[in-house]
Amino acid sequence: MLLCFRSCILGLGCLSLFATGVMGEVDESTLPVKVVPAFPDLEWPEWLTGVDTGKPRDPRPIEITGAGDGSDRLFVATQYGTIHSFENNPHVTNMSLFLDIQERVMPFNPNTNEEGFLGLTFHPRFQENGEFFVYYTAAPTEEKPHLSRVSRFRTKANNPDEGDPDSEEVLLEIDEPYWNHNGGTVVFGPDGYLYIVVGDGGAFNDPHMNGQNLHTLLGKILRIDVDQKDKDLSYAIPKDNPFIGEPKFARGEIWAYGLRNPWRLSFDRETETGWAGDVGQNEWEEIDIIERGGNYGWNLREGMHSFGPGGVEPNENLIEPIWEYHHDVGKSITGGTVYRGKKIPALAGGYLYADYVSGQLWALWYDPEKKEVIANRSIRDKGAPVISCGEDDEGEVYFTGEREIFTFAPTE
Ligand SMILES: [Ca+2]
Ligand SMILES: [Ca+2]
Repeated sequence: MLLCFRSCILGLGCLSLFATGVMGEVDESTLPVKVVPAFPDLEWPEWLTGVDTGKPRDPRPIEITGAGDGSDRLFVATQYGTIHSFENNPHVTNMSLFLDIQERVMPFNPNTNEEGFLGLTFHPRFQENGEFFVYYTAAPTEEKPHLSRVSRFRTKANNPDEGDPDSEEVLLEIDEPYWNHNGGTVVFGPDGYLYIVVGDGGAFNDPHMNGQNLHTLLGKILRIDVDQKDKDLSYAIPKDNPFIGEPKFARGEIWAYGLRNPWRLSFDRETETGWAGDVGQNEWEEIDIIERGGNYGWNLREGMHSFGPGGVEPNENLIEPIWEYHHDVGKSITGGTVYRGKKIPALAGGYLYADYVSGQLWALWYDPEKKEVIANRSIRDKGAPVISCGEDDEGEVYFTGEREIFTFAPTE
């Protein structure tokens, strides 16, 4: 979500290039699909939006997801640190408060807009165990001005429709050197393990080289087992993680590295492939297929290009993105998910993604055998900022703006 206007203001890299595919013909025609409000009558509580104080603020819905519990509810989390649930019905009007941990979360600051509550996911057996997992940057202390935290919560024993704020169990805390690049996705993979996306720490250029340093969790995708505990840990490290048993040079939690600030990781519910949108710095936004132990190049490469004084050409140790687009097109990728819903056949199998700054939305089709992008088709060429993307239990896809939740409909 880092906004990268500065490089363009400085004239460092605004070439007249368009998104480039790897090879072959790429269909870039516009899709017969439009963006529509998903729940036009749904109201945010006034205590959250501040209407009652006369100073309206956007709720910044940072995550939307089903719980996989058969209840057909949607859960929406705000960057302020609240989670709300509502009936998955286009005519729904009210949401219920599920959890409020605002006092534990870094207060939202529009000038440093990457901190706060950033991620929510439900345990694959949520219906039985009531467990859900969150990622937030913590309210500052003198000792820890910037801290990322991943925690487990449970629903209340006497009310499974409400999360219990007193149930927090901290799984992982990561010291953050700077306010930006905090990652924030928590998502269960098809293997039942929790994947955690951690940004490179922040500032510019990855000044501490965290992306390439396997001693730190910064600039990584982690994979942990939340159902077991290793000695001295609140979780277990799966035995088939790529760097387990190599404590001298790597943290066992690491699944993939060389990442800058992936803003959203998701797993295709059909093929089980992991997809990430990694936010670029000066010129290039990228889409990555995440593989076990993969090095995604940052800060040696940005997109499909050498980066900085230590930059390198493509080589067998680095995994290139499957797609990139230039900052003439957009400035901060919002990675989405592969569409496996039923309502919009035109989107079937396409990876839906957006740009936070330009508001453009696309669906991209990739041939994993040929390792080629086949199509990158636009749904909307500009609009309001797109913050996040999520699926309901049926695989229908929603995106969030700073206030609204939207979905898709055929144009004819
Ligand atoms: Ca940071
Ligand atoms: Ca990369």
